[in-house]
Amino acid sequence: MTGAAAVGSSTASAADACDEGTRRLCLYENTYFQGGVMKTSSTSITNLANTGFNDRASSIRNNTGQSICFYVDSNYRNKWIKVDSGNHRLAFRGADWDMNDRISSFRPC
Ligand SMILES: [Ca+2]
Repeated sequence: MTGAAAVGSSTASAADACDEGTRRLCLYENTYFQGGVMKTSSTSITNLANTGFNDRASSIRNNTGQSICFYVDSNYRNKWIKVDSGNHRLAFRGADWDMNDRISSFRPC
């Protein structure tokens, strides 16, 4: 154990769990896989408001085996960003920064 401060109660273990062989999608509250996490085996969710993770994601790991598109509005509307499987997008920043804290739905694409 490093004793490093954790923002969320499940920060380190959650990130590790998302790296396991089981196909999963992990959305993190903060950049670089920090903070609170939402783990799911679902590849589509029409409205993240139902999960408590609406407009919160700042980084993503996609271990689902397929490309996933994330949308800024519910029901797959408005601007989207594609994250290929295995492409552990570090952070929404630079050109992607306007996606930060805005994702409200996702599905395979
Ligand atoms: Ca966030």
